[in-house]
Amino acid sequence: MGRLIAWCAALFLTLGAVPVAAHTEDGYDLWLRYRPLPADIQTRDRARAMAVVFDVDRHDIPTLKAVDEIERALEGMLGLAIPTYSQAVQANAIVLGTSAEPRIKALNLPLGQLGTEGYVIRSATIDGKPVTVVAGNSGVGVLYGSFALIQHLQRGLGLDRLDIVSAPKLKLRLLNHWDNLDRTVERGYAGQSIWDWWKLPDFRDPRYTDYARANASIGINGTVLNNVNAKADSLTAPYIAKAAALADVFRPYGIKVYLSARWSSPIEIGGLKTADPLDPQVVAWWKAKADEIYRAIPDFGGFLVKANSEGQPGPQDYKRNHAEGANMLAAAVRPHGGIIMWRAFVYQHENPEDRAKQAYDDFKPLDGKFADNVIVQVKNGAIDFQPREPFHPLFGAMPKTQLMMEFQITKEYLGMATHLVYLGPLYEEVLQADTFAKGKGSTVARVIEGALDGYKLTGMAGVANIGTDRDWSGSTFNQANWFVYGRMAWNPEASAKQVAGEWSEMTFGPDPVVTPAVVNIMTASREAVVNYMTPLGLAHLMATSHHYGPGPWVKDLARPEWNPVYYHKADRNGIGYDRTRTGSDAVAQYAPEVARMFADVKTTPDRDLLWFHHVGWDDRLKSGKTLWDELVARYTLGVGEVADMHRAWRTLAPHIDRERFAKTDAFLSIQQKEAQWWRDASLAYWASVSGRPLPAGETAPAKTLPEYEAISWPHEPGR
Ligand code: GCV
Repeated sequence: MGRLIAWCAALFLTLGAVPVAAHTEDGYDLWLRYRPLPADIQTRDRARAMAVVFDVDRHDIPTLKAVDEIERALEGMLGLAIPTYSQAVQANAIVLGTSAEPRIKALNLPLGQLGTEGYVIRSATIDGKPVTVVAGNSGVGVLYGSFALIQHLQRGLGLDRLDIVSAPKLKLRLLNHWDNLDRTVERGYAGQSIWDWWKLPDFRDPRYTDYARANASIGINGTVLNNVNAKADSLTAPYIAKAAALADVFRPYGIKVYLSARWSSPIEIGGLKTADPLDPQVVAWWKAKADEIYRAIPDFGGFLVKANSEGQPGPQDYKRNHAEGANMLAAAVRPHGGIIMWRAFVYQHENPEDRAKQAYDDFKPLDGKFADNVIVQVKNGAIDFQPREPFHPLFGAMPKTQLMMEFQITKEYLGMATHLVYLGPLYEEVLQADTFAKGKGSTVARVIEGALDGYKLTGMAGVANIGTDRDWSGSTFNQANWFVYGRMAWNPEASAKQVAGEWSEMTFGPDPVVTPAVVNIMTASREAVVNYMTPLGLAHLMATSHHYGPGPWVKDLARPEWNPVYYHKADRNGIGYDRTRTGSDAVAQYAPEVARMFADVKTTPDRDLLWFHHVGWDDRLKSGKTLWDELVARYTLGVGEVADMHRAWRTLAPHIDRERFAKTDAFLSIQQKEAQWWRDASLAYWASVSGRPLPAGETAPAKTLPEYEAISWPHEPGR
């Protein structure tokens, strides 16, 4: 008996420890945490979630996944083992179904305009009983709607009087993994690649399912598995079988698999002597390869191609253009319904032209030449995922060519894993930029939605920040970048601030103290990083190759555009790249309204100033300060903004579970130290070039310029 009491006491103590254990979270659950809601909310919501009802006889797999997810969520958040009924409608049940089901049809929901992926969530009455209906035109629509319903509950919004109608504005909502076959990840800062190619296809890591759940919960419907700097091996039979195993895991969640294709594969694995797109043997090889892939993966999405860029092979090696290359591949996948995503990220070091102009120069003349199952994938800016770039001039400039957006989610130029930088404002700024392609209001968002030019294919790609780290993305706040990417791919008009709030509520719980503080930190973070790294339109000042830390002094690398001095052009008189008529005239690549604004130093917003103009150190800016004084002030401001973010985070200590609190706290300490390093090293260099002293009141850099120049990171991640 004594032993029994001791055992019960031990059990009690263990269970008593549960709330504490529940507070030590490692981030694996992302925003799908489903932790118990506050007691009053639980009581309210339980009354509205008495059962989950669906038509099991339809064997619709995504709907079954939706049922699983709702059950998991309700059990976690409301503490109920919810009964599932296949058919009979219970009062206060959650009813899932497609428009093909009579009881859904009878409700006359506005499903007509929502396509295969949209959904309706509505408080309704079926057989005289009050219910919550989640309906779509397909099982995937039901799945998306179910995640939306769960998110509503997670955010404490309840199940009363619901009337939510949503459909994606873009067709392709893809992640691009820059994952290599040896599990390294190019520009990956969250561990190894989650694809365990060695053990595939036989071992399907359960993590693949959680990856699919997370993506489906934010509407992502495709994934490119391998690096755009591709190896031909990924198109060999063993790797096709491995990709097919992943496709099997993802299919129930509405996610298709795509592969990056290496242009020279016909030579490397096909034994041909050429990869010329007009060579009949090459054409036949790709056709046979496509047929082989579709036999293994009937719903294979298609290929992503990086060609004639940064040393990758491509059709220009055979004096063919990008359209000839893309269209040949497009013909190979067309019979199967596949597509080609052809990247416009091209520049050549032999080309003396401004790097920012080269993609436009290559692609603009090809407008109208691409097949209709090709979509050209354009990075958000003309250089390369900088903390801030003006929108890419190709948006709005190719009305007869389908264009999709490429954003980077991983933070290559933004402090890798440790700096807290919420990318929502960056995405929003680009998407809301007005191209003036068809008059005022021709935003980049509307271009990629096809609203201006009636594209058949539309899309967005995000370079993934996912790896084997327990928290998937290297930090809690990096998860928010995956999340907001999904939200903006679904709706390019979404508000970054609103999404930050949703993410916070789902990640830390609907806590009225936490949410506004977290949202403030997140929305301030992007401007902070711009200020301490590349203020006033500066760009590409990062250290060589890994792009971590400052390197504005670098000037002796083989290719001109590898050197930061190429981008800032600082000298004794001033700083900035003249892209007006007196310089490279890159402004002329924009519509006249935009070109006029950027061509005049007075109408160029400060944030883009040195991107477009070479400005004298003593010239006055809109603030009334000289450029030199303003530049110094911005760097100092950036450091202060990180300190503010850190202080704000520390006030949340009593509200956030220990592990996630401590990790973010430590990362913010790193960021504070490194923001200071960025400021001090940059100012030491700019002062040496400009010959100006720091304005009164500004603290001198802690080290000398040679000391900053000597800092190196030989074993950095992400290469
Ligand atoms: C995959 C930048 C990155 C490269 C990347 C390239 C691209 O240059 O530094 O790592 O290569 O962009 O987008 O193709």
